[in-house]
Order: sequence, then C-alpha cells, then structure tokens
Amino acid sequence: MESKKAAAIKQVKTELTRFMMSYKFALDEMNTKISILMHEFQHIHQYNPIEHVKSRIKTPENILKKVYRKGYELSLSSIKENIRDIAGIRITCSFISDIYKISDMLQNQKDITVIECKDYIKNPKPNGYKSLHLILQIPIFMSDRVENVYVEIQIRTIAMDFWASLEHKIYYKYNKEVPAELIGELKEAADSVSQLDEKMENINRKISRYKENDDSDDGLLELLINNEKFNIPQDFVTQFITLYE
Ligand code: 0O2
Repeated sequence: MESKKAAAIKQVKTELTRFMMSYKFALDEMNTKISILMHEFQHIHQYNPIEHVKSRIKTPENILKKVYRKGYELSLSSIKENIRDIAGIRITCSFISDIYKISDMLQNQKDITVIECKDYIKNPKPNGYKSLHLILQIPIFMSDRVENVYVEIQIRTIAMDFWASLEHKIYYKYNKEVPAELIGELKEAADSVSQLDEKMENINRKISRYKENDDSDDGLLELLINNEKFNIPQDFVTQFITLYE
C-alpha cells in the first residue's frame, strides 16, 4: 500500500508539473510569434533581423534559490507572481536598430501585456552589461482555464551577447567576486563592443541605401516562401499587372 508520504510527493509532483507546463506553453507561444515576425520581416525587408533565438525554463533549483535570495514566500502563487523569468527567451540580433524593431513589434501585439522594459543599452549597467529586457505577460488557453504567464525576453546584439556570456562565466568562475583588474578589462571590452556595434550599424545603413537605389530586375518573377523559390506563372503577371501599372 502506498505510504502517505509517497502520495503527498506524487501530488507535489503533479502540481509542480502543471505549474511548469504553463511556462513551456508560454515559450512555445512566444517562439511562434518570434518566428512569424522573423519570416514576415524577411519578406518585407529582404533581410533577417534575428541571428539566434534561445529559450529556457528556469530549473526548480534555480527558482528555489531565487525565492530564498529575494525572501519571497515559498508557494506556487507567490512564485508565479514574483519570479517573472521562469520562461526566458534570448534573441540575438546583428544590429542595435533591429533590437528596437523586434521589441516594438512584440510590444504592439494585442494579446501581449508589457509589464516592464529595462533598457540596459541606453543605460548600461556599471560593469558594462548591455541588453534590452522585457517582462511580458501572455494568456495561455488551457482546456479548463486561461493562465496569464510572465515571460522574460532579453534582446541584444551578437557582440553584446559575446561579452555577456564571457562576463557570466568569469562571474561564476570567481564565485561572484571578480578581481578588480578583470573588472577593468571587462569594462574596456564592453566599450569596444559598443564601438563595434556602432560601426556595424553605420555599415548596415550604407548597405540599405545601396539596396534602395538598386533597381535591377533580379528575381522579379520569383517568390521566396520559407526559403523555397516559386516561379510566378505568366498568367498571374498578365492578369494582375494592369492593376498596379
Ligand atoms: P539567469 O540564469 O540568466 O536567469 P531579477 O534577479 O531578475 O529579479 P534584476 O537583476 O533586476 O532582477 O533583473 P535584470 O536586471 O533584468 O537581469 C536579469 C537577467 O539579466 C539575469 O538573470 C542575467 O541573465 C542577465 N543579466 C543582468 N545583469 C547582467 C550582467 O551584469 N552580466 C550578465 N552576463 N548578465 C546579466 P539571472 O537571474 O542573473 O540569471
């Protein structure tokens, strides 16, 4: 016969699984939104503003550590309300301007509620950390209820991401007490990252201008959908061209 303790543990496990599942669904929903934006953007502007998207669910161990660190009450309702980065997505872009485009596109979606926007690009952290952080809330439609779930989105350039991952490794390697000399070097590296991002942004602006002035007919009779090329049949062209001439 099952002991009382085992039955209680099973119940905790069921509740925790149900709790964590809502964050998995939130990530699925946000990842779909990001993928749609990416493909639509590619179609309209002929380039992809997103280099990588990574998502993760905070482990129960890390959730617990944060509960203790912040002094929150240890209950699922308190965790749901207070720990807003259980579902996290990191979007890496090539250019700073793309970060704000992606952020605006997400913030303008009707089913997304913007809870918080921290702009560490305009206001970097003292150590040099740069990134745009959004806390969003999205509704998840379950079989018997709707859950509003928080998702943290971090958007940054490839260069900012390179810096942040190295800084993160150093921070943990020295058990959160980074030697002063390394702090200085990291800050210098962060300044180089900012200069590089600015240079890349300028080059990108120039390339966009060349593209606007390029009126060649290459690929005019082709559609590119999901990386697959489709020819536009001549009948479509003759039928519709009069509408746009
Ligand atoms: P993990 O493992 O990445 O999730 P919070 O603790 O989130 O309530 P805070 O500090 O106000 O409070 O949140 P903020 O500033 O939005 O930062 C949250 C996350 O941003 C961190 O998550 C890191 O991922 C990242 N981050 C913030 N500052 C730095 C930094 O100086 N260096 C690096 N490399 N990353 C940073 P967690 O919870 O620390 O960890």
